[in-house]
Amino acid sequence: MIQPNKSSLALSAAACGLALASCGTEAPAPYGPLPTPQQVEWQKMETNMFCHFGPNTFTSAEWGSGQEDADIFNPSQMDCRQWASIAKAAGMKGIIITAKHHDGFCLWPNPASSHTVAQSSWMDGKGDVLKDLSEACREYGLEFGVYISPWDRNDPAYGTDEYNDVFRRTLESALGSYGPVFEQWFDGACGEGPNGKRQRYDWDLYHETVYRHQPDAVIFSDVGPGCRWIGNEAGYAGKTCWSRLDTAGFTPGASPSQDTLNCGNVHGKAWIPGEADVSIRPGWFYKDSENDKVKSVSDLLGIYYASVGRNSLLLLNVPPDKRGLIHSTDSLRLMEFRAALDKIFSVDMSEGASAEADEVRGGSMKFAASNMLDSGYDTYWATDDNIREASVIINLDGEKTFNRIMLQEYIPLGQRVAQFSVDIMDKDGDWVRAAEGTTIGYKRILLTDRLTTAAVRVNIEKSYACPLLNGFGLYLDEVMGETEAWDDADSSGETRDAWTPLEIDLGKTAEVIGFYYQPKKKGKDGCIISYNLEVSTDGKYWKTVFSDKMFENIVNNPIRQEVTFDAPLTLRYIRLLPLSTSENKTYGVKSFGAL
Ligand code: FUL
Repeated sequence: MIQPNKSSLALSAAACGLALASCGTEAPAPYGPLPTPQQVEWQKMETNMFCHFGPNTFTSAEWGSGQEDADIFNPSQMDCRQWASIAKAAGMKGIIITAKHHDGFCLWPNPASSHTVAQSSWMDGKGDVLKDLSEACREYGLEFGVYISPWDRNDPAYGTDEYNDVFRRTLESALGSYGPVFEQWFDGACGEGPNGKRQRYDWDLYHETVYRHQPDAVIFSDVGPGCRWIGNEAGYAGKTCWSRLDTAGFTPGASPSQDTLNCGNVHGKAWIPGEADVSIRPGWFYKDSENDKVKSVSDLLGIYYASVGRNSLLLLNVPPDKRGLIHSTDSLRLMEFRAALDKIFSVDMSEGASAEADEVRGGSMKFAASNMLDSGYDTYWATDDNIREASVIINLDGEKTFNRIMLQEYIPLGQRVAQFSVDIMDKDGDWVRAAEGTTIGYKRILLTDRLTTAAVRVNIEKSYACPLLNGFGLYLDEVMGETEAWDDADSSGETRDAWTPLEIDLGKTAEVIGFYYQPKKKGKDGCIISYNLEVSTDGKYWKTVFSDKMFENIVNNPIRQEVTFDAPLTLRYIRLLPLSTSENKTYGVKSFGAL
């Protein structure tokens, strides 16, 4: 694109006579790496539903071993239309299904595998979840996406070169048979297969295969290329969140630090926006025992602000149950969440306002600040190329009360703003600081105390190129309250030196069915990953119940893990001996006890 120079702009403005005459100026040049049109459309989806479903639904595991009998998968009232109708009513734009999780079981009759629905007795081996769900998505106007795990704890070829070809054929089968796929979700996990070997993933082959069948798909992984993991499984992006990332030297599973994923790289070379995945329940798969632990509306709103409100997509997991239906507690909660979002965002306190900027590109109406207030996505306020600091005053239609401030940058031309603030006018006509932020990106929602004012000023204080803002809104959230505490969640618990055992004395012998361990929710202490578990009745003679057992997915999702014994045991003491921890020197304990 040809960049107009300053003098030609001045000349053209002079030729027009009036500063706000309709003579246009050139659109600003793009800045930095840019999103593809598919990535822009993807970002506009804002919220999608994740469905973790498979053998784990029936065994209550988080990571199946791959040795489960295919017959275990037998939903009694399977109905993907129910999932789609709930996702639609909740305002989600698409559904991503775990077509194959780490246990290797395929929810469609994959000819490249012998561990699929076709080998199960569900519908006499004639069922196909991908077919049912893709059709249901089409019926309800939703996009359809697939999670296909390269880690496979069942396939005998896993750990050999041959497996890369098996996986290629798996991708071809899933991506070539069910219509358009908007997102391909690649988990970076690379554990051991059935023969104890790990696989060297051929990512180039996998990506090339995805694009051959689904050229418009956005590929998710720790490092993209389409979108990136946000660095936690709790659903929050960094308050600073760049859509740019440096990926040189990294691969999915061997990714930049979780902080980097959370915040992106300010001058990153690739456009790889964040996607925040989180489950509506503590675990990713359905468990009866978690029916009373479904997240509250306040939790979900906190997650929404910390994901969509911080330049990320929200991928909210709602796992279908053993019937093959979304449980009524979850669907009810989703409807309450939707109702809360509608209540908050259906009334924009900036409705009827006017906007005036101290800097407008070429003095042209085409780039006027009023573009921030209209509903058009592609119209935006812009300044001249050399202007990186500027303010917009928004005069409201009378005095208004709000506690959420929403801003949007026009990302098709890149992400630019690195620092901004918002002031409100007080009763004496003075500007008072109401909020500050760093990045804006596709969307930024700031949480403030309840503010009442007739005028708001947005100050762009640092921008890497002329700022381009296309959206603004003021809202009142009376559901969640005033805090922005979602990612500052609880870090309580104990820090212990790695390798020191955890022990409990019940005081007297009792019948125990298992134990639980929960690491600290936050903090740098890490957690126990694998362990031996011993029990005793007298504290002298110990019996080993588990040796070299692993807490599944505990690093990324540090929730309370309950482990049951094969049969109840009579005991007084339980000792957990860490074998490996996520940090070298310490591990955290929020709770440890008997079940
Ligand atoms: C993780 C997996 O290991 C979990 O089981 C879950 O699927 C989550 C969404 O991604 O990396």
